[in-house]
Amino acid sequence: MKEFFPEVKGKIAYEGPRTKNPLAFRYYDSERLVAGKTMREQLKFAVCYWHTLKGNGSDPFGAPVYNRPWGQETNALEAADSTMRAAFEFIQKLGVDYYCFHDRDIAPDGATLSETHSNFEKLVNRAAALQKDTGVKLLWGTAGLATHPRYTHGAASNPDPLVIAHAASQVKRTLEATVALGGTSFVFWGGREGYSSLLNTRLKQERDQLGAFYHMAVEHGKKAGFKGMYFIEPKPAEPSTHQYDFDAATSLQFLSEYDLLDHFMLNIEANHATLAKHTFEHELMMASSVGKLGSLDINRGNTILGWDTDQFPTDVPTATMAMWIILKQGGLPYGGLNFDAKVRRGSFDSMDLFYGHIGGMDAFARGLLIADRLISDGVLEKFQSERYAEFESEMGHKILNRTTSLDELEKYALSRGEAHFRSGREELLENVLNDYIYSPTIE
Ligand code: XUL
Ligand code: CO
Repeated sequence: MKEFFPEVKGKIAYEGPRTKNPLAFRYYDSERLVAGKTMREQLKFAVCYWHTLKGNGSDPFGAPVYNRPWGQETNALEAADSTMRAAFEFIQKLGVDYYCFHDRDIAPDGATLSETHSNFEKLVNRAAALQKDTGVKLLWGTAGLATHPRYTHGAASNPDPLVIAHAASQVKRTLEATVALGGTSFVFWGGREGYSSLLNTRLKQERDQLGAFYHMAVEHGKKAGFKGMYFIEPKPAEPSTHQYDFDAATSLQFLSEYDLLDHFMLNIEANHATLAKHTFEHELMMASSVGKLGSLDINRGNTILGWDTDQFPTDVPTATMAMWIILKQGGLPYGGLNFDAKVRRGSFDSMDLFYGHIGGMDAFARGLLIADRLISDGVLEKFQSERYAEFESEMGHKILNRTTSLDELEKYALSRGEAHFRSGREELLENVLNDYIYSPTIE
């Protein structure tokens, strides 16, 4: 059997923070217990099929550059098969438990819709067999509804019901495949569900179409035996100018408006957050605060470039904040940390894929260790309790229970006089956070 990564002999091992081995983990120690679970259970890393296996390094100005020993066969099904073998070899050598895919990542389009279905079925069966052999699991599946030219004007929000029917067929088959492969969630990222000009767009109707489409997916999921969770993955723009799932708050409003809150949570991506002019932690906390943080696409944007660069996540402070939010909500039962990240165009060797993932896994493993220490010491929680202490008063309770009024509050202000003016101590707290992030005793 052909080996696609012969430079990596066995599984990438944990060697600790002092190692100089570039093919070893400094912090990710899969079986180590942190906050009551092993690191592999807390972090639930997933390799993404589209960037890691299918990415070719092309950009709007240049041809593919990645040097890949898989997927080169002229027969499309054979190319899909070698790509899948490379995927499972990579995932196993990296020591990650999960992967995520779009239907069109794993199997090529055929000449007709039925041929496309048959291609997909073959590769789903292949994935099932490889999962069995290796123990690697599917985290989530999703239907690729952005690439094909028919989706230029949207998939579910298209002005033509026939296009919606094609999208429905993809979602139906991918949902069934997700059930067959044991995936615990199903993602909708609506890259083309948006518009570029109001001059030709019925915005309300398109949002209604999208809401109706999600309901059909939920109904089909019940028939197909899907017991997992649906996720919307918000993104403000790109490829559409205006996307209907702009950010966490917009998506939550959409779910509530279309009566979908019982079935959906959010999959929050770092670079999508920054494109929406939010921080990753803002989006994570927004979702988590209403019990709707389901999963994360971990990557990183570029502060100079204004598009979705999907770089590997190496920023420990950001990873710390993410893990702090995840630990505080008790984990991600349906989701995990999916590497929606790609190596740079200049990093065209297959080995660069290992360096990218190892760095990202270590950043989040270190983030997990720091977040665990922060939570067990309760520093931020203690500060917040003091900051909101007045809410323990009768008036605080009345405000939250909605049992007071502007009249009563005015009387309260008149009787109590001026409020205390207290510092928010932002700089102090940033220094405290740095003490933890750079603590030599956390390793
Ligand atoms: C695009 C993006 C997608 C979704 C899955 O920006 O993030 O790859 O994660 O469709
Ligand atoms: Co994503």
